[in-house]
Amino acid sequence: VDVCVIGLGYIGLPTAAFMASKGLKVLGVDVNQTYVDKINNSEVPFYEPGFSSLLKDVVSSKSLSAQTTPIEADSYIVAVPTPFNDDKTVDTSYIDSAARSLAPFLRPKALVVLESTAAPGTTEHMANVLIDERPDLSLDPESDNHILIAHCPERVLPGKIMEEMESNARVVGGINSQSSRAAERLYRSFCTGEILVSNARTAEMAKLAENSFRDVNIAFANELSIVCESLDINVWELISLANHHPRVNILQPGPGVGGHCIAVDPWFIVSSAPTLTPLIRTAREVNDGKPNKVLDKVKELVKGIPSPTIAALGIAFKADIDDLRESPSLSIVEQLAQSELRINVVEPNISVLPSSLSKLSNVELSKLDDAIVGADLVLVLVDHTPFKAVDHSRFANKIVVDTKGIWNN
Ligand code: SAJ
Repeated sequence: VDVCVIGLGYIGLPTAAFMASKGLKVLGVDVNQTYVDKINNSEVPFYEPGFSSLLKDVVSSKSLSAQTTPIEADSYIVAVPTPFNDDKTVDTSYIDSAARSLAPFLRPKALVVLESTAAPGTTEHMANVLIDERPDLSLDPESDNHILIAHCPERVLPGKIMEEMESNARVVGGINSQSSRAAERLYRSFCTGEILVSNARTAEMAKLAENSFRDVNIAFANELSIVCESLDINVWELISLANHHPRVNILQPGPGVGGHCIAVDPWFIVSSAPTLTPLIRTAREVNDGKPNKVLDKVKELVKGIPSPTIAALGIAFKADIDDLRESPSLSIVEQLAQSELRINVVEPNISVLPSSLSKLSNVELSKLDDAIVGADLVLVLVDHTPFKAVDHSRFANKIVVDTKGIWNN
């Protein structure tokens, strides 16, 4: 095959399918057999707009197939999870085992690209794992037996993966210039966006810097929302006014920052340079502290109401997706559910509640109208499109906590 993609999650699978749709012969590899079977049946394991038909096309044309073990390929893309350890350093165990699984199949001059987000130095670490497994190969580009290693961080936005996969600019950085050039050629063959060539460490740091930039800016918005609340100022109006300044663009506050990227990646910078990163660390702490502020407010507001019922609108980590990973909204609902409150959860993008909620007798998955009609307090946690369309003047008699400001304008 042309490319073997190791790890068929939220990034690896769309990348594999996308490359296959651009004429490359692709093998997807994942340790999870059930997942592999699903993919070979063209079943999309998660919701992403526009992805289902692309997967059907490339599986039926046999441009993409999946199995649990790698094979020989010109190029490999490693797109496995990089969670953090308890001390917030990057956990490379998935990268290490992906590298060990593909090492036996490596031919001289093969290219291995790490797409998983990782701390500076991780691509070099992966290269060393490969050479430990295959001492007959070399990282020296002058050797006949050399292999090529690069980092190319993924930058697609969940919810917009199909458009961004094709048109986003990509940063590629090799452990040497030959590796950079090989990676550049690969990505040029299926991306229409600019391919920006650097070295591995800079490419790693670029990705972390992008997500930290967003985290710091969301923290600024979240801190403003807390300040405004205490000063009785409408933060949404405030931000809209300030954003009329030609050089100001404040992001939107919310119930906290979720997902597996923005809430994680800044820690990789902090753990790489702990004494040099007070701003990045504080931004993380501000965003992680936001769910508690929402909880305190809701508990305060329902204090006098006997057996209160709450309509919780949204548990996904952001609008118009079904992804619950690191979701601040889910964690707020889980914590509220520990009290005597009745909670009707509305989440249009899922059909069953996660087990942390479904096992509780005071929590139910409801339809939007039913939940609102029966509620004492309406708690907006996600700005899903159907929520924005609700005529909220209908329930003027209810207490509303709108963490996303969807009914403000
Ligand atoms: N959020 C706010 N206020 C805002 C914007 C976002 O509270 O103004 C919250 C969201 O509700 C969500 C979290 O931040 O809980 C993250 O959402 P997001 O849409 O900012 O980002 P992700 O995590 O879906 O995707 C990010 C993107 N990175 C950047 O925009 C710099 C994406 O391009 C990356 O590929 C992705 O991380 C990744 O995989 O690293």
